Amino acid sequence: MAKAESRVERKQPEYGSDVVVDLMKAFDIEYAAFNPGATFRGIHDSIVNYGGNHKPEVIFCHHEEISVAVAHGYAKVKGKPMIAIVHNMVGLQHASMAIFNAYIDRVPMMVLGGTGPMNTKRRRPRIDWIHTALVQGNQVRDYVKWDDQPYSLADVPDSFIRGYRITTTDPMAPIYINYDADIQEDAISNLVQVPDVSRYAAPAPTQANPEALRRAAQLLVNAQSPLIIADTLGRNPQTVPSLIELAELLAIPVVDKGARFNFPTGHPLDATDGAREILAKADVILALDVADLFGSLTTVSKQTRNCEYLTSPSVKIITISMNDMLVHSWANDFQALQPVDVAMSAATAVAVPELTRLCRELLGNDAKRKAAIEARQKELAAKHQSRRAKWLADAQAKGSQKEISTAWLALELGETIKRENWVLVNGTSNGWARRLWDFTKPNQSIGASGGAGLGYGPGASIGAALALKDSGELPVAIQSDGDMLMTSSALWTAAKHRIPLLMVMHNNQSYYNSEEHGIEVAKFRKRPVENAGIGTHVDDPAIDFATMAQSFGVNAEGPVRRPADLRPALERGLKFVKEKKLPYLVDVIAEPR
Ligand SMILES: Cc1ncc(C[n+]2csc(CCOP(=O)(O)OP(=O)(O)O)c2C)c(N)n1
Ligand SMILES: [Mg+2]
Repeated sequence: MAKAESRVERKQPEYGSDVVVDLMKAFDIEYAAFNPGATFRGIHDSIVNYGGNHKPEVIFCHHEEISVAVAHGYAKVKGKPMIAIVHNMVGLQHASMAIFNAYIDRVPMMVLGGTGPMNTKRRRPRIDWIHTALVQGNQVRDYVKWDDQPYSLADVPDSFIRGYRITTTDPMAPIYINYDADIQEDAISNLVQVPDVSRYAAPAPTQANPEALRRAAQLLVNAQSPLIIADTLGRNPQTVPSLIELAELLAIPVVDKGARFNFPTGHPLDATDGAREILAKADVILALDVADLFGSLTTVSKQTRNCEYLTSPSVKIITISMNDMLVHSWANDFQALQPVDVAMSAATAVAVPELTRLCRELLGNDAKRKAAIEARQKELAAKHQSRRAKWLADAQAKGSQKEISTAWLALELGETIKRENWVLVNGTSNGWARRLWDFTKPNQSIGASGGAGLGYGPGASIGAALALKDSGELPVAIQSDGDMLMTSSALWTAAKHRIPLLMVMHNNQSYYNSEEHGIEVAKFRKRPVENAGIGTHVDDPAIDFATMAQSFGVNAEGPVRRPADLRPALERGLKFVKEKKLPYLVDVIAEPR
């Protein structure tokens, strides 16, 4: 916490690392998450003693994977980067999986580090040698958008400004800069100016090719059964109303793939979880910021990995995204190659409104078309309503069974928070949150890890909650047990920084995703499925997450096992978070899926 008495008047920078802090301030960076390390002791000192531990304020983490996950969650809520600082090679190695997650999830992030001294004559024996690399950035180069190691202090402003600009330019992804120990620690001999950074802003969003947009509009207006699939579109909050407008204009059902919040769950055109039938009859599909298009159109066998299209071979496909602008060769995150009829590289933030305008123009006053659109709207709305009514009834029925189901967990949590201004910062309770809750506004859910690297949840929830602090919004996380075990010390960070967060464990006492694979493999091979628990079940001894959280200074309760006990526990948690503005964990033992 920034304490007034610890603030110092800002003076002229005296050391190289003071200039780095000046740059952080110039970009209004709010937080720097880190675990300490001698390679960036200069920057550490400058943050607390030169910068006054304010913009940025230190967020103290016990693992670099957590520091980066905090920055990941923060970026998704705020839409702008914070800083994670990682100790030379070893900190960077710890951080690397989390950087990979952030890279796949296309979030802006400044990862900084220290190295060297590159000047061998100034190195301490042993440690400075084993912790210096040529070139340190190589370690993460395949999954950052850019990395740099400025040669001298004079290069530091340009490097930082370039890094900020690159990470905030669509497609956004983390950048990595590391600073030589000498550059950080040497006294400044020549004054280094930090320029007016407003003139280095990311370029204005890219508009789509006009001809391609027109072709897309024609296809959509003439379609009998159009469909929209959206994935990271909602990273720009203002694009969500544009998507709603387009969907409503032509009565197009929308499937929200959920990497960000894209479409309100209560909207009659929301077709998420009801897509199979719609995919099968779709004649035109508009994919907006969808990274894995092939995966969105197909179904895959859990046993054989065989994929089959759910769509008709004659379906026409339109894509708008910036995905083609960031393709590296190492990770195959470019996904399976998918034929497309109209492909556009553009920012959906500007392309969707323009596409809507063109569709409106083409539609004109065509009464026949308008009647068909109205009929489609009615049919989709009825189906949407009946799907949601069925989900609610299914979830309610789970209240009478012995164990807590994922549907019941989502139902009771949704009921507990429904009068709050909540944001779901992690987890889905096996998709039930979206089926049962009223997600109405952009950023009300922020999706998952991106790279599917476990250990994301605790740090990312904290980062998101940090971004929501003092906003009046209530961060709620549904946290799986295996993911928590990887980075559980993040709980201390939540307690230390007094971060309000309601964390509800979906504790299935298993790395169930892996157990499920074990079951499928055994079934396919006709071997005993009972053994799928070996190496996956987290029992004997079971982990007491409430006690664990308490040991880190987080108030907690549980394990809750019976459906009837769940709501009172959640209510207590909510009351605590609201009143004390602190984190609270409720450990819930629930069915695996
Ligand atoms: C770093 C890392 N290690 C291993 C895996 C493989 N893996 C994917 S899901 C999963 C199980 C996750 O367990 P949990 O978080 O409890 O969620 P559950 O599947 O039980 O709901 C594992 C081990 C991974 N994705 N990332
Ligand atoms: Mg689990």
